[in-house]
Amino acid sequence: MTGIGAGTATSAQAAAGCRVDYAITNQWGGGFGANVTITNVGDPLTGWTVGWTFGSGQRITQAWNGTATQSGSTVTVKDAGWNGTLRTGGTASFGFNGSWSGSNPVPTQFTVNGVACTGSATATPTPTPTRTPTPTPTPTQTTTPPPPTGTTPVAINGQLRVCGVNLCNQYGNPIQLRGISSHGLQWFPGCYNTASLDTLANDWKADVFRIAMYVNEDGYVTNPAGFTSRVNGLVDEAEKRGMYAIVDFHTLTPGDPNVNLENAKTFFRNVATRNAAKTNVIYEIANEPNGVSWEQIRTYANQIIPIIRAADPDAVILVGTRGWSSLGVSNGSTSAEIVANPLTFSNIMYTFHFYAASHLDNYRAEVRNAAGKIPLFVSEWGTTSATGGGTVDLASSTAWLDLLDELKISHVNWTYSDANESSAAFRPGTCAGSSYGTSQLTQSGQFVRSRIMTADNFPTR
Ligand code: IDC
Repeated sequence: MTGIGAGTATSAQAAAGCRVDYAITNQWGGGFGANVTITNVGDPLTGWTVGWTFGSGQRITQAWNGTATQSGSTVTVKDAGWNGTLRTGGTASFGFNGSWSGSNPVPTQFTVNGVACTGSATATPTPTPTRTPTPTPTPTQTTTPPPPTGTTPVAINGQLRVCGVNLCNQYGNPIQLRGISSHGLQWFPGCYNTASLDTLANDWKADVFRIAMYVNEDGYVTNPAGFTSRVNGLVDEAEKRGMYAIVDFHTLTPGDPNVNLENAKTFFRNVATRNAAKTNVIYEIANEPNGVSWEQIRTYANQIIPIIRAADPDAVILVGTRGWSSLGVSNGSTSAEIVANPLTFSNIMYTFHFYAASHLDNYRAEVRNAAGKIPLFVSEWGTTSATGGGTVDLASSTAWLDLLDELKISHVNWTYSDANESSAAFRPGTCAGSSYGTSQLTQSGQFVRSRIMTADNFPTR
């Protein structure tokens, strides 16, 4: 019988759900082969289209048992007709050959008929459901890069990427970066010069230098072109010395990053375009969101990350979390709000900040809990209270760094400056002189240097 009411009735309550297994079957210089299997864990389907995003250097050249279309890095593969019907629990497979260049992560996020594949069914399909993060180590579809040509952190590790919950180097091995942040560029312009940065790279043996560009507080908004150029100059200085550079859009007050959305778009479009070819840049899109929900931070991130990706597709991006980047803890929440509603981009990490004299065992417990679920990066921490002053708490600082070392979480101290506050590494007046030696260090500086300068573990095979 035909006519209205006959045929396939699509219930609004139909369960949608899928799992996609993507396996590289073969790989050679410039080419690779893959097999993809879809498992339907929702209601029966009468046709399927799988979607995912490739790395910038990957293209499908030939597909079988499905029809492939690629637009930019967006790939869709439609069923071949005969394999389009999938009962609940049923599977369908297709294969393809592709070309590749550069370093490309294996895709881990897929959609089937527009629904994100989480491996479980949802009762009411929505166009963009959230995904449960599956922090399994990501195999990499690259040939092994050649051995390092130098001994600096960047020469050894090359272009970084997020693999599961870890930060990985160009060889696909989890690593930890240890380093320190500038103070506000607007207040301490004299602290970042040839002598101080040489000391940081050669004596402290820092892996990473964070460039704290305040946005308000007399920062970026007072001179966008000037601050952009200052940040770019410091990215170059870090690169020359083989250090990673974190470009920190240091929002603080107001705490809602959406207030600075247009400034952030302009700033990141400029820095990501200018620095796209470099391997040493990490972008931090909002220092410390406060007085906003995770959902509002997500809204901001969903607009800024694509701008960075369009210009610099392979860079790692750091995203601030609720309650001054406390994973929500300072607002009475936890990382569960992120785990339940993560960003859907790959190659991102969530930031956690702590001040050792203020943030104690309950914060450490939450970091340990979150570390197995989402990629974390400690882009700012202090030995002192959260004011940046007060007592230097070395016992708590030691407990924190021991934990981060154990979990291989990267950490960046506040601050490489001579600010008149106990969190600063140098005594007041240091930056007016030309020596950044150990006699200029504060109590905090001595401790932080001693924890940064020890040998790194950067596996190359
Ligand atoms: C502090 C500086 C201080 C400055 C103040 C401006 O140490 O000299 O007067 O900012 O508001 C953060 C922020 C960071 C703070 C730091 C210490 O990211 O900007 O720097 N802190 O209060 N989060 C927690 C602590």
